Amino acid sequence: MSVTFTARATRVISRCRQLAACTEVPGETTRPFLVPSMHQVHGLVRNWMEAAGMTVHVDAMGNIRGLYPATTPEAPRLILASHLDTVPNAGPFDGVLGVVVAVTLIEQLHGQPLPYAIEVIGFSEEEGVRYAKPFLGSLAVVGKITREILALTDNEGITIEQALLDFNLDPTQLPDAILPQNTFAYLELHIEQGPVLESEDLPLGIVDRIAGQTRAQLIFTGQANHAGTTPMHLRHDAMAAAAEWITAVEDYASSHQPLVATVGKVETLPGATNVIPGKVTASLDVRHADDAIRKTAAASILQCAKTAAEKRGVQLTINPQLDHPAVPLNSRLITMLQEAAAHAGHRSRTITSGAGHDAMILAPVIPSAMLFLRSPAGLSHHRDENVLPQDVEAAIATAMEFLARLRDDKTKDTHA
Ligand code: HGY
Ligand code: MN
Ligand code: MN
Repeated sequence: MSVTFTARATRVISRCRQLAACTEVPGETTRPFLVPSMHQVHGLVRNWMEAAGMTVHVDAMGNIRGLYPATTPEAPRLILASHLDTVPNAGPFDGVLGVVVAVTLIEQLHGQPLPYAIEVIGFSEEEGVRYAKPFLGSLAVVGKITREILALTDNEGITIEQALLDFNLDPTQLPDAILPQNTFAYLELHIEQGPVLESEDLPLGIVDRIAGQTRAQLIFTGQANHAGTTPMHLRHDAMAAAAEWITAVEDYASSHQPLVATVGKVETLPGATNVIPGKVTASLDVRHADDAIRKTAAASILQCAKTAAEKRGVQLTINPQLDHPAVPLNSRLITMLQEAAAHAGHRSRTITSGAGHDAMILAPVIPSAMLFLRSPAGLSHHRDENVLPQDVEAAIATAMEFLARLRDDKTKDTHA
């Protein structure tokens, strides 16, 4: 393999690690929706995009967008995108890799225009950490941001609308963020975030379907009381109810695999050693590629919470946050990616994504595809998340071959 190839892969990894240092928490990568450190990310990404020959702007939802022009102004448009926000104490590649590789693909064109334009988008919000509402960036480009969404508040009571204003954005300009009618395809490169590709020693995965997600917030409200004087049979212990439920979540999912269910966040009040917890707020995340199975599972898991609460005289509030169906990706683009990988000399397999992605939001309106890169140790949403230079190189070579095949793809011309 020539030095040029490995140099470009090495630079991709270096840039991802550079962006990982843009954080709200020194020493770790924590970058939720429109926090100050996202300005630093935009500064770096803007420089790379402009140096690659793109015109750059930040839209009203805080997505940074670089447009690489085509041979003609009315030519159809391809979107290459992923997200730039992170979970708390994240790794350096989830989302960011897809944006950095997309810019690298444009660099490989060396200013030569294609018969279609390419827009690279770094979405402002995919994880749903700050507002418990994922995909805000991609929802904006498909015109699905509503007044209700803008009114959602974070833990400090700041609305999304106010967060946009605080980031020097203008919510009244949201309609301008919507993709043009002549957008004909969407490609997202992303780490697998799981163990499958590594277990088969494969560098690349071509996504056929993205699992559906159910997310909810559960609030167990019991009775705070003195830990030393309150007999066990007179308690309304919110923590004990939540604890029984959390193990029931694990038991249910373990006996219904490949279903997965997770309680990722638990907050307890008043949070003192010598006080019986009066209130516990817990999250729920349920995933499966089959929507009927996921919905049945979510209903059973929530029933377990009701039972655990009732037996202790604890009140239960369930706040649904997300019920997103599983999303199939575009079979024509899947085949094109498979052929591109083979032509570039790289092995791949089709794979269903357990992780959610912005492609879930784009796929119902634009033919969409995803290319996964192997996750060493199957690790993600963790500071030790990694990617291998040779897999980055395989992804670049495959994606460049995919771009070349799109040149001759006649369906794009129906969007011109
Ligand atoms: O949660 C997910 O599946 C993704 O990482 N946002
Ligand atoms: Mn993620
Ligand atoms: Mn991601």
